[in-house]
This record gives sequence, structure tokens and C-alpha cells, in this order.
Amino acid sequence: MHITQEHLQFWREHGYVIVDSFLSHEELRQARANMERYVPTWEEFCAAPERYPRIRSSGMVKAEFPFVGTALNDVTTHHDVTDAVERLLGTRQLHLTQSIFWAKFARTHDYEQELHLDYQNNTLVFPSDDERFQQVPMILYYDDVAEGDGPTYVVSRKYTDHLLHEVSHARDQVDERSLATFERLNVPSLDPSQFASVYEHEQPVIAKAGSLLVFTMSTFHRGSAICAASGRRLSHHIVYRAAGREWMGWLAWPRRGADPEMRDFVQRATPRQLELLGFPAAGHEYWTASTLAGVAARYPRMDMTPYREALERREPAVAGVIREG
Ligand SMILES: O=C(O)CCC(=O)C(=O)O
Repeated sequence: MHITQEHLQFWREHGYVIVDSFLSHEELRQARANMERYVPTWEEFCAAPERYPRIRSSGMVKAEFPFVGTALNDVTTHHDVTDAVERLLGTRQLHLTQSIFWAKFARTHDYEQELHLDYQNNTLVFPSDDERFQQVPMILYYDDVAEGDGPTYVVSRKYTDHLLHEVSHARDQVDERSLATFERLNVPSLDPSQFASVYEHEQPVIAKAGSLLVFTMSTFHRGSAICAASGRRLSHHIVYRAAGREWMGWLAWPRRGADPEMRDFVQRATPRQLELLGFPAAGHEYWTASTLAGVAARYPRMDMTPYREALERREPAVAGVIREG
């Protein structure tokens, strides 16, 4: 489902929005099939748990973009995702900072968390409310999530923004109370015994498979215990920000440059999908006859046409040399 203006308005007011059935049935089917390359089914896990020591010790399978196969990479760079982020951040210049999927398994681990914010390992500074400097974190659910399946809980920013305000002003005021809040929130998770009034407002994200939770780095949320006796919960965590805001991030994509998954992604992606990783756009000054030839040699199956045509428009003489070569 396309993310509507009403969804975006709800997000602005509350710091989160749930988009029901965001993925089509076919996209969902393909994404789940793609995940099977990494994650055993519940039945496979139960039949031979000793084959999966990582799941037994941490309760989790995690894998990061770029993924083997195509569906999860396409979901990460889905047009409806980037279109919504463009409208939220007010720019077309976006940068993907994170795309990780998690599989959690019943009866393996206590997934219960305290309400928290995610900014500590996603930015070097403090979350800003200025849309130009925000990040847009999202969670896509690949299974139906009912009350017993470890739903994410979220709290509307209406009930928590005063806490962030206290944190950001605590240093100016230097009174005992503000400093105590600052210290409590510096590791931004809320102890239920001290913040019971915030917990009263938390809402479980009960969602159909294919639904999307869009939130902010200032939105308190938490993972919760899987109470169901069986099953797994597959979720995909994606974060975008505007390009050029280097204080926010997770990892540098070139670090994965030599991996076959990245080579496959680069060779089948559109220029727009590649831009989301920081790849120079067609028409960018980076492109010359020699960089074009170098990139084409590095990725033999990549369609260089958009880059070559943009260069021809910019520097017809150079393009002539390329054609002759
Ligand atoms: O898995 C979830 O539903 C949320 C997990 C989460 O918020 C976290 O690990 O930071």
C-alpha cells in the first residue's frame, strides 16, 4: 500500500505510524522466500536445534544488506519506502544507513526490552526535530504479529517529548533533578518502575504480515517477549536519512564492496537504487571516460547506458572517445 499523506501526518504528530499491508502479497511471498536462505523454518529448527547454536544462544538470526537474492534488496530500496522518506525529509537526496533482518524464535530467549530510543548507535549527536536532520527508522513485519508473538510497543511522542526536552536542557540548568534525568536518559531506556506513567501509554504494534512501522529516533519503543509456544517472528529494520549528514549512520557500504552480494546488487540495481547507497548519480562530475571504463570493468554486467548518456550530454567530445574505445 502506498504511504498516504494521512499516514505522514500521523507520524508527524505521534512519532510513529503503522502502514497496514504495505507489501503486496507477491512482494511478501518473495521476501519470505528470500529469508529462507538464511533462516530455518520453525519446524526445521525444532527438528534439529543443535544445528543452530547461534539461535540457541542468542535467540536470533540477523543478516544485513546487501542480501543474497533480490527480494530483500528490492524491499530495502522499495519505491514506496523512498517516496515516503522523501516526503518526510523534504529531499530526494536520500541515504540508506541500515537494512537488517532479524528472526526471533519462540522458547529460545527473553526478548523483553525496556522502552528506549535507538539514537545512541545511529548518530554521533542528539536527534533533531528539524526534518532536514532526521532519520527515518522503519520495521517491516514478515509474519502476522499478534499479542503473543512479541509485538513491538511504541509510545506516542505526545507522552514523551517532555523527557527529551528535559535531557537537552539539563546541562544548562544544572540542578539536581535535571541532571538526574540526564543521567537516566543518557542511556536512553526507561526503567518501568520510574516511568510507569509512560508505560501506561504504550501500544502494541499488532500487525498483519507485510505491514510497516515507521517511527523516529525520538520515539520510545521496545521489543517484547514472545509468549506463544511456537513459531518465529521475521522483521526487517531499515533506516534512511538525507544524504550528506555524515554524523548519522550505521556502517559504510563500501566496506561490503568486495562481497558477491554487493556485486550482484550493483549489477542489477537502477541508478536510483545505487544513489541510495551513495553511488555517484548519472551526470555527476565523478564520471569521466576513465571512471566509466573502470566501473564497467569492475561490474561487467552493469548497464552503463544512463551514465554514458549523461556524460555524452555533459562532454560530447569525451563521449566520442569512449565510443571509439
Ligand atoms: O524487535 C522489535 O520489535 C523492536 C526491537 C528494538 O526496538 C531494538 O532492539 O532496539
